Amino acid sequence: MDNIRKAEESIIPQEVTEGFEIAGTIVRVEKLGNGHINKTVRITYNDGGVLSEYVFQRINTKVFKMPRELMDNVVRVTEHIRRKTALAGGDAERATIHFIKAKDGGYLYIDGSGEYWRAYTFLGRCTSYEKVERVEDFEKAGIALGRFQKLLSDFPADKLYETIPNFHNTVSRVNDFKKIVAADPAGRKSGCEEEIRFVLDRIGYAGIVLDAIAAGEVPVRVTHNDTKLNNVLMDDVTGDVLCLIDLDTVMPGSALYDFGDSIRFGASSAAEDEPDLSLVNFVPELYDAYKKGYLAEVGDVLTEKEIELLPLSSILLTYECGMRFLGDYIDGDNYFSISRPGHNLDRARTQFKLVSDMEKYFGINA
Ligand code: ADP
Ligand code: GN1
Ligand code: MG
Repeated sequence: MDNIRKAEESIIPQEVTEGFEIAGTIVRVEKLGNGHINKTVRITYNDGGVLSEYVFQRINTKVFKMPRELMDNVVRVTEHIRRKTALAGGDAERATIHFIKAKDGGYLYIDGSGEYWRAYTFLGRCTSYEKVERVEDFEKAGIALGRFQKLLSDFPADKLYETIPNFHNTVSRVNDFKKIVAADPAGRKSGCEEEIRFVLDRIGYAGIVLDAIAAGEVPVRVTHNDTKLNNVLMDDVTGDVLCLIDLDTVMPGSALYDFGDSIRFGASSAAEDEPDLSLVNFVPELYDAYKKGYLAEVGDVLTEKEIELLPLSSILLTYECGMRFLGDYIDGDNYFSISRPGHNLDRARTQFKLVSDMEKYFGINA
């Protein structure tokens, strides 16, 4: 076995790379990304002197329990984006990721250990950022989401599978949270009473978007559901936004989930897991920039109620994510991958700091 094969085998089984319709020989294998859920690998192939790069991803089936339906969703949504971009004269190949067929004709390869893998084109000359470096870039991230939602505004949301039921159903998330707190399986509850109280004091937020949907004021649309900044690709050459990636949670949902989740992650002065809370602040300038870019693209599609709820959705999604981090901490860290003890608690605390800041800034209370 040569060195490349050895490096590859430690990251991704050989049968997986051989399971997809990709020509050429492998010349480089490396891990990619900072996601909390999937395992992502970039592989470079040399086909007759032409180098091309692909992403291989192992789907975490503890989280994504319907991998076939998930692939069906993402393949149809990316085809739609490509088709509409091409019709508008745009660069369809860089407007979204392009899934590669497995040798059995589907889009999944199941390895000997029962793990599910898929492969797609790596979009070169682009970067995903962990933190906003310039305000203008966050405005561009807003453009990316607005464009994504607009391109999919004529895609029938009810034709997508709900691959993780109730993903942004904050009411059901609160119920899950209460159950974890009551069970306290890792004996951690006593060390985070203040944070638990923070969640329980704000249960009033949980039904806001669900109620607006039930009242017919907010429509169900095709949504991404995980719009944090590191899922936005920026073109290194033009400096413009390329597209949204990490499409696994594309499902029927509310546009507000996507807006709020972007603000949660990007309109902060610090990383999602910054342990020093004095460094964590909501940055109104970033909120305004994102909203400007977003509305410039999709403002004409959204309802009045959706636009009115943008500030509340930012609080709601930050609250929900903080509650999920805290719930996972109390549960013993079974969902989000961690790289240090207390990592999920640190993450929860940053989210709650941002919620407090936003409540003050927008003058909103649960
Ligand atoms: P995760 O579930 O781990 O967040 P992602 O699909 O977001 O997985 O991929 C992780 C990282 O890999 C991204 O943040 C991005 O930096 C990079 N990446 C993933 N897919 C591509 C792609 N097609 N082109 C360029 N970079 C990519
Ligand atoms: C997870 O996979 P990743 O890291 O992009 C999570 C999101 C959270 C996010 C918090 C399927 O996203 O919902 O907002 O972590 N994805 C899933 O960083 O649960
Ligand atoms: Mg990601």
